[in-house]
Amino acid sequence: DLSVKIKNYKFKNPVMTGSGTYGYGDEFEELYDPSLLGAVLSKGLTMRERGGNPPPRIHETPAGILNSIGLANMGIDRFVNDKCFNLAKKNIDVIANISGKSIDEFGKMAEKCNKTDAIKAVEVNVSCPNVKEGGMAFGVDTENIYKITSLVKNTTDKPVIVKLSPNVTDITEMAQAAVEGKADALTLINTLLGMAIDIKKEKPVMYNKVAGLSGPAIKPVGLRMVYQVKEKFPDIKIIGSGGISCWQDAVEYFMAGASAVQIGTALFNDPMLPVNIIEDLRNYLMKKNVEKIDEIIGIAIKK
Ligand code: ORO
Repeated sequence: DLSVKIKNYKFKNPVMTGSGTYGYGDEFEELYDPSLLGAVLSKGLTMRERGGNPPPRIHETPAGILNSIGLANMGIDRFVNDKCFNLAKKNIDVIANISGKSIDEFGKMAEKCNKTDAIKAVEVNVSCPNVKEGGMAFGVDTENIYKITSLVKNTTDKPVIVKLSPNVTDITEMAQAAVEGKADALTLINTLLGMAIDIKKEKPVMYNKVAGLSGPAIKPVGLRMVYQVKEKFPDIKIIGSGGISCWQDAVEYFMAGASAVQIGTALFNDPMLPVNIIEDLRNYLMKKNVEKIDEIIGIAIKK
């Protein structure tokens, strides 16, 4: 059994696509049936439509991808009133990733998500590294994390997942603020701050200079943070994210304490990866004679 429960909602399986790496979920449907996925995360939604940052805003390095998209998205209204139904019709469980410019906006966006059953959960993005207002500034401040989490929790009955930033000294302090705000789950981690220099132009490659690093390079950081948070808060559900590119990576995250995983950057190389990982996980559990994935969650802690 691969199903995973977050608050009162049972997801089919623990393999999801990370926000911003899968469009709005319908771009890959020629390749496979997207309803096989545990859930699809929307691109980070804002109150109004956004064009995002000027280019260059994606840059590949040997260690992973730098992005400085700046929350380019269709705006929450279009998603809630229209786009999410296309996905729900295909039996895809949608999680809306919301990104407010102010604390208040998070509440307003959560309220909009309440308008439809097509959205199964809300992922609160307090960790976008590429915007001037809000974004990661919220996610490095315990008081803001607490206020935003409580506000969203008081606004919706849907499961509330808080996506945290790795760009902090002690991730467990940030996690504690979300736990105290009554978050139902945490996503760990968003991208790690990085940079690339163009040596011919003698300046940073990205328009924004600093950008978010994703891919295999950040997997050890993600694992470490999942482990630290699960060790300190055994009852909180964690969705592991960061550098997963094969089923073994996913198993590492489960053993560190994650109950589900999100695949992001690796999708660009292999759009089939999430469905293959689901199959591989089934085989792995069968071979180990493990009936429920729950049995391996966090087993690496205190061994
Ligand atoms: N980029 C990230 O790496 N994380 C986010 O949450 C958002 C963005 C972006 O839109 O730039």
